[in-house]
Amino acid sequence: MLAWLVMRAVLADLHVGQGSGDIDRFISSIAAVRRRGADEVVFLGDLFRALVGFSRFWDDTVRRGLDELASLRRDGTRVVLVEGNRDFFLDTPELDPFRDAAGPVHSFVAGGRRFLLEHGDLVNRADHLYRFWRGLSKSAPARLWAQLLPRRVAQRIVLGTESRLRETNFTYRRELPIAELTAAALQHFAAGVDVVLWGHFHRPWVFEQGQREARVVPGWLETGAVVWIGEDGKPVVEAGRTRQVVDSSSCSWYQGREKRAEAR
Ligand SMILES: [Mn+2]
Repeated sequence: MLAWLVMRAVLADLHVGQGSGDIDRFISSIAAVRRRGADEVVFLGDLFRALVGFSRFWDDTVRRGLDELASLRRDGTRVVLVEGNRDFFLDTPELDPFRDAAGPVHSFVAGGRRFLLEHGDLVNRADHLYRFWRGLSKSAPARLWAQLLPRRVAQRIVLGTESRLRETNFTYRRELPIAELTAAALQHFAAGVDVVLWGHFHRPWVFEQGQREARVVPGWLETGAVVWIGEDGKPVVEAGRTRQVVDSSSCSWYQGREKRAEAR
């Protein structure tokens, strides 16, 4: 595979398993990505409602979703998992069949531009309660508990994570933290990064400085969006649901903003 011919697809914040039937939407979205011939698919965090690296936590939806990743890999597509706030212990051997790489950050060069991809849940540095919870839930003792606790107790803790996150980071995500995003972008630019991609905030945002750019990728959950990065190194955002005539959303646009905020 020649480096300058690599086609990448980036999907952020899918939360598969959160809504009914979203696994089928995910499978058709992946089929479309496959048809377009992606060489690498990057999930920019929060692929599932929650993903823990130990199979005792996986329900049918997670298993079906992971099977899609395995199938992509069998076709020769690289699968990269960037760790989101709903992702825990993505480096376990149990996940080996489903991803080529996992970690808090992914980087590559396309079109001569240096890309840096991270979930973005640490961008808002003022969110101390969330940062504390994150450190705790992803720590070595938590990893051990996840393996040792009775399955039902462990699952209850994972589900409890959601309500805990709502109490902490949730309130900070109603509006985009523009100042923090801009500061983080400038910091990455200063370190030599040309293109920064974040997920987490679900709402698209772009900041440009000369030839450099930082973007929040729209949440797949709301938009079905896929970002394509080809040989020219210019990210192109494609909404996956533009042809859908009837919006299946259960709330109006007016209510939608708050409802969507809660869904994160
Ligand atoms: Mn997130």
